[in-house]
Amino acid sequence: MSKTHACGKYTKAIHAGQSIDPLYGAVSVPIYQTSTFAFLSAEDGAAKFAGEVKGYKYTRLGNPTVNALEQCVAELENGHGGLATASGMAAISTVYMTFLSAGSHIVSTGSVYGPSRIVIEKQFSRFGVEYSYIDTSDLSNIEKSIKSNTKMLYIETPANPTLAITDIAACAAIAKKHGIVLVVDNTFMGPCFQRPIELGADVVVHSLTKSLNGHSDVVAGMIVTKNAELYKKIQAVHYQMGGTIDPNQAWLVLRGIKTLPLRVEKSAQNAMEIAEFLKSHPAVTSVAYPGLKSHPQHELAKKQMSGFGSMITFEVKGGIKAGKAVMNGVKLAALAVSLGGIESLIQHPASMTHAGVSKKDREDAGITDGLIRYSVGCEDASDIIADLGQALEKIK
Ligand code: LCS
Repeated sequence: MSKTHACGKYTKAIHAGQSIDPLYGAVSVPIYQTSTFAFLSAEDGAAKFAGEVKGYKYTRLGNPTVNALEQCVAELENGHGGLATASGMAAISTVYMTFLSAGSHIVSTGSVYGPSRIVIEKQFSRFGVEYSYIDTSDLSNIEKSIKSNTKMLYIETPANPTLAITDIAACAAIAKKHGIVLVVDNTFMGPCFQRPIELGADVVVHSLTKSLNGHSDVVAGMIVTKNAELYKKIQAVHYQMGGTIDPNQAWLVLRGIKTLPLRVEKSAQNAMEIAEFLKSHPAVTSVAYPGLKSHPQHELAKKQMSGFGSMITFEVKGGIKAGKAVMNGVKLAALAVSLGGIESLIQHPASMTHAGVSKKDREDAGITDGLIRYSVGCEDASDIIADLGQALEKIK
């Protein structure tokens, strides 16, 4: 058991998976920028490949810097182990590849990040995988969609971009009853505010590109499993498929995570203020933020999350035309996709992150053409509000 196993999130974010370098005493984890590792002898190499002796062989099959990151995120999630990947989509595709075969069926949140759905609809379907994209925030929809060939329940909560919330513990009970695996995309909340494995999930996936790295300068992903059996199963597929992260990128994410709890607390505090500002603004017709009492699943959010996150979606009077004027009008927030960075970002899901999902499927999933998504950063809330305020003035 690691020395930080029983520690709190601030300690884990700084120390989990990381120890003083035994060679030179470096306090920061060294970047082992190597593709391969020399063996002590032919026998040593053979023993390492046979699994008889522990040790690194080749970076696609494990690297000390990458392993430090994997342990850190696995501990933050209170899971068994982690597998770091080159992107969030590499993590998700690897998990799909592990559990889905020709003739299997997946039940998933309709309003997931576009490519998480598109890769099933366009690629996995070519190999005979069937799918049902539904509103998982209504549990009765899940029960109705599960079939004899269903192998996976995949949920994203809060969902991107609708911020609809799905009851993780209830999904775990349904998955257990049907003997299927429950996978939760925890990108929007991150482990400081939501730990799906503690609520019964089998596997957690992350786009580390977002709040965990937090500085909009790396693309990376992570898979965390609840036990050793699932870890081994996914690890084999991951090492064969090869969506491995580069050690240098892994180190950057590890550094970003050190301030994760501080950043997500500040951005969530900002987001609450901004959501309230938007709600009271005459040019805004609707605001979705899990921390608002008006959010349809506010009570569930309070139950399964310990914070409400940094993502807000809203619509303005005048639909998409006015929405575009707001996106073009903001000066502080960058008009860019991605989220969870230290800086605020604004974007339009229907024409950007979810453009690959058909208009009908978008509408069924609640992703209207007028929806604007705001990723709240760690700037002063008053500055963000002033910036949004001047942009909204233009459409009044
Ligand atoms: N899961 C969620 C919930 C995401 O939001 C994203 C990316 C991914 C997975 C995929 O991660 P990646 O491969 O990009 O590291 N979401 C994006 C978004 O909303 N805007 O740009 C990317």
